[in-house]
Amino acid sequence: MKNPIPSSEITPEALYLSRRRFIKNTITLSAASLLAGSCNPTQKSLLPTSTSDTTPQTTKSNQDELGNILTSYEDVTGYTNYYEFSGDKSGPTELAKNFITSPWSVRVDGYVNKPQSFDMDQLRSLFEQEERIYRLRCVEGWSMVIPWIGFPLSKLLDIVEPTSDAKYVRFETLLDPEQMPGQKNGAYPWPYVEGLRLDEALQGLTIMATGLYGKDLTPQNGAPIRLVVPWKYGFKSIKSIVRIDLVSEMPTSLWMASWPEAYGFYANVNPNVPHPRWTQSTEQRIGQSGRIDTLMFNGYGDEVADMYKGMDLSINF
Ligand SMILES: Nc1nc2c(c(=O)[nH]1)N[C@H]1C(S)=C(S)[C@@H](COP(=O)(O)O)O[C@H]1N2
Ligand SMILES: [Mo]
Repeated sequence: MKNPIPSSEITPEALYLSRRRFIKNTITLSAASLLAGSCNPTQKSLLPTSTSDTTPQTTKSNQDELGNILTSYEDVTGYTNYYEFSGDKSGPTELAKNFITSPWSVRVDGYVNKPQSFDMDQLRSLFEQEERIYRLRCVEGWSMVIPWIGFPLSKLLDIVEPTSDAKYVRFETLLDPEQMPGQKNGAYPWPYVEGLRLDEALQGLTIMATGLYGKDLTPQNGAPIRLVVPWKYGFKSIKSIVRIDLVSEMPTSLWMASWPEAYGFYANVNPNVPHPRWTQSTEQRIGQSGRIDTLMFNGYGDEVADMYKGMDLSINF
């Protein structure tokens, strides 16, 4: 694939762990800028006509609801962040090639009335697989537009029936250092963990993705099943999930544990709050030249801003 950004401009999240620096932020957000994002996400229902073709199925549209053209399949699958396999963008493609994704099951447990395990066949047949075209904004300053296939996380949570003690959802990636060489790197508290507040998890935009471009997920994109939370920085969208726990306390993510000054729990895309390493006001859309403005909540403010009313978004990294 073409290298869309000179590597000198992209510093992987990993390299900055040793250079912790806290930059105090005093920016406050006006109500107007909070509500600036406007959109009406395309949520078309579609079943891939085939998952075995080598050419990706064309999706219902070649653009998102704001008119952003889809990132090519080549770029979406060739330029990935998956630290369990590699710290560079093309590494996971080769290193995850033989990753075993079948059989696979996801345990849903914790504060629920009906804890249970689901295998991939169940997850694919219990829930209609829909296409969702979402922007993905990485905190490193690049972004893509990706046609995911998946289902709302809320449908899965409905089945297990969260109890009144459930306040947060904690997600965990497979722990298997034999298959995932990056997990032998002791710099991180493996396995990869992420979390959402329960209302965020139940928000209609939050999906469990099983595919993209009408095909099953590639290993490097998080096969066989991952989270996608489009209004948050990409690192929240945890890959290759084996456990989902409903918990009462805010989970500590891998990134929060590694570099707490730089990685908060919420991590809502916010052009006004720079990360200690990267400005967040603009982004490089992979496959395009130049930089474009980053939108508050990645352009999904109409749907999600209400959830953060009363919260100080200037410290909400
Ligand atoms: N388990 C796991 N999930 C992960 C990551 C990772 O390294 N391990 N990287 C995150 C980051 S930093 C981003 S930007 C997105 C990238 O998704 P993509 O590679 O499919 O574009 O996945 C996220 N999910
Ligand atoms: Mo990222």
